[in-house]
Amino acid sequence: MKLGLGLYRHQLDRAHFQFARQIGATHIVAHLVDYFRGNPRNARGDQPTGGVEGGWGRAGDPGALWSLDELTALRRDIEAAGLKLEAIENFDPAHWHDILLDGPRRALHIENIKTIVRRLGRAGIPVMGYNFSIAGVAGRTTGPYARGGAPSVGMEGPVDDPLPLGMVWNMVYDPAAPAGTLPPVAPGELWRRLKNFLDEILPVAEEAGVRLAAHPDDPPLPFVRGQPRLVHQPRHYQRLIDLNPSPANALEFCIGSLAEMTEGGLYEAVERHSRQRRIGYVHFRNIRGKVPHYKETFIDDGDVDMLRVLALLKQNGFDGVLIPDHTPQVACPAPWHAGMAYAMGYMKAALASLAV
Ligand SMILES: [Mn+2]
Repeated sequence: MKLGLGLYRHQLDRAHFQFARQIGATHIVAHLVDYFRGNPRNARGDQPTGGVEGGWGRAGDPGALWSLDELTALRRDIEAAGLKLEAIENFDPAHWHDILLDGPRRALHIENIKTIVRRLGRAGIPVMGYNFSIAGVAGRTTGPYARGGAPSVGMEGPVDDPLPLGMVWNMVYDPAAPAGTLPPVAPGELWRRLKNFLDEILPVAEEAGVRLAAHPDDPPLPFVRGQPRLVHQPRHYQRLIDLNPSPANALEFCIGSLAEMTEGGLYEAVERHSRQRRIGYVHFRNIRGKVPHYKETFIDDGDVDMLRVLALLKQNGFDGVLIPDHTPQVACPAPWHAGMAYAMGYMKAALASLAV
């Protein structure tokens, strides 16, 4: 297995690549969506939570897809620091909102995604992480939830405020949208949209040599903001795989989100999907509790036996990348860095103890 670090868009610079290398990473997972645009509530040194009104903030430019030059330059900059670019994480809502919403620009947005996937392939980036969700990562709160009062993220009850028009995946893609809220979609309809998306994109991904890796719903509730969620129990990952057998149909396997699910079955899911070779890469983080009342913890301090997860991955020959995903903020002048360094040191020692 390989250790990676996830970096937000504003962290994609030499200083952060050096930091990643120094704390033991060999791989980078890069976010190109800027979750920190236009919402002052999102501290840039922490994962974004946003608010009910504007979510994380404004989506990107609908007319500016990530260019081949931009992707290639990013890979080269990362390689110049002695690392490899393993994946891009998350599509920009500006580029694909009408796939999620089955809106009038759906055909254009399918072409957008095909273009992006082809460019990843040409740039030599093997994985594209995505999250097929209407409400997205919404409804979480920040508080002194982790050990020693470390600021962390969690949930203190369900969030049912309906989604305003012009917003999807917790970002605003149309600030000029009329007032009103998005009517609820039936769960079966959202599964149909996902299947159509996979059927259209996976052949292109296969040809490009790129795997699409699906994140489960975060937080994993059946409904958030009145809209259904797809992967909110571990068994739903199998349903997603069964939609399309392409080897490019893979998982962005989030241990934290899976552990937050109410039905249990985390270790069975790790065993099953690593055996199936469906895991693109792993979000290796720990939590305490279940939705809608859970908290993100330090990696050694939650409900999940992280060493057991690693042992299962090893047993099935998983050779991909693990990243810490999120960590609590550590009280010091560099709270994000200290949190990540702590998680990475733990992961590196855990892998060494298993001789992986
Ligand atoms: Mn995750």
